[in-house]
Amino acid sequence: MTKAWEVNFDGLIGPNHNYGGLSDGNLASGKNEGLVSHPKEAALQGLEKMRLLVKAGLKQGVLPPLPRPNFPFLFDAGFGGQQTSMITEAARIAPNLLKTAYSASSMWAANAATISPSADSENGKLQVTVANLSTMLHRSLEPDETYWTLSRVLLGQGIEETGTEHPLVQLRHELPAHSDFSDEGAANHVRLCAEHGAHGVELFVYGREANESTQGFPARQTRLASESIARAHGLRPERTVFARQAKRAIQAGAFHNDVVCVGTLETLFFHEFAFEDTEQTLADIRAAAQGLFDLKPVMVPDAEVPLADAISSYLFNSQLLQWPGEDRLVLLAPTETRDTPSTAAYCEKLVQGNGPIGRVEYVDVRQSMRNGGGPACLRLRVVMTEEEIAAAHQGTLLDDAKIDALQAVVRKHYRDELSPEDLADPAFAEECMVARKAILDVVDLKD
Ligand code: SUG
Repeated sequence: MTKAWEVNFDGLIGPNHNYGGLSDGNLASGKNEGLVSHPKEAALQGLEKMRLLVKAGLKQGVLPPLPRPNFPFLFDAGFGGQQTSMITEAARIAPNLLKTAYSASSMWAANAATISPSADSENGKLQVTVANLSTMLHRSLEPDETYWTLSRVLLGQGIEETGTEHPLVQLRHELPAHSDFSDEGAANHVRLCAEHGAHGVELFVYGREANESTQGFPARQTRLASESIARAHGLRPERTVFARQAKRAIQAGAFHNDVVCVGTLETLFFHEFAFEDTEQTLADIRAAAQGLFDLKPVMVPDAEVPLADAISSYLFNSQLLQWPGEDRLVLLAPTETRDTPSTAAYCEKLVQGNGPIGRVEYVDVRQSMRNGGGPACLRLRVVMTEEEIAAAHQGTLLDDAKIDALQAVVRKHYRDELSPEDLADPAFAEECMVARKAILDVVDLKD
């Protein structure tokens, strides 16, 4: 077995972070529409979360924000001419399209792609499929640019230009952007294993069948999308599980499975109402894990943490981490979990017990949380071998000094406050582009 590490790549929150109310079925996004946002505070919060992991000795990377406003999108929507007039015209005629063009949603890197480590894939390469994010208009604008980012970050610069197949990583474009193939990436995918470098079991959670029409809030992941990715990644069918997300969870506001479930190594931490058929899901995982590891399920009963509290606090949208020097796992939870009585009580009980989770650490990512993005949404987990890490772009791997440099850029270029009207000001677009360029300089990337 080749040793491997979990590398967390966090999406750096952009200067355009705003509350657009763009995500139907995401309760926080709807509730906070139109609020004044605090981009500087948001990005500093995200970077402090990254620093916490770096300080603990974990491997941490960063994905720069995508270029926004998205002028090609505004052009496609019929706004031509100079960039300045594209913005003023869109603000006048179609403010919703301008908000869409300005979304900072790439910060939620858990939706960037689905990742299968090389230990699980048939050809022994790290498998990466960019998510099409086809359900929400603003998110459907991410895949091309995400592909660009991931190609630079994971393949190292230059490999695309040479047209050579990468010896270690297989990066794929998104699935067809049709509702039959709706895919939201790693937010609906969990990998369980004995050790990161060992063969694992990959759990894909879908919300609907391809041709199924559902009522109410949208189910953003189809079984067809999940199956297609598993096939493309060359996963062993006997080590792969497909489970349906509970309809009631989606209708209660769990628009991704990672709002009600998180797992790592042998541990699966989930709400009683996360899956349509919990017993079957656990039986399938156990069967798939046969000979590899014993599953450690930690199911949170609704009687202790009602589903509504789980969703508003984002208890499960935590990072579950193997913390250097600690025997049991650490749950890196949003502060909202500490502020919600049922989840605070549950966490206290959890660590006093003798289960696999030994400590809960709270992080403040409130700015992102108000758009429905907790600690787990902000990171893309990539299990990588030493060789894969060495071949990746080193500029986006973080240490304390690089985090300081990114924070200096944020302090210099980001606004303290951003109100919906500010998006109509063409000068703000210029500010965003300057900030992004400064970020790319720190991480040694070029457009
Ligand atoms: O896709 N919010 C994101 C939150 C994504 C959370 N990711 C995971 N659960 N992994 C979404 O709904 C809100 C944008 C706005 O309304 O301005 C938004 O896109």
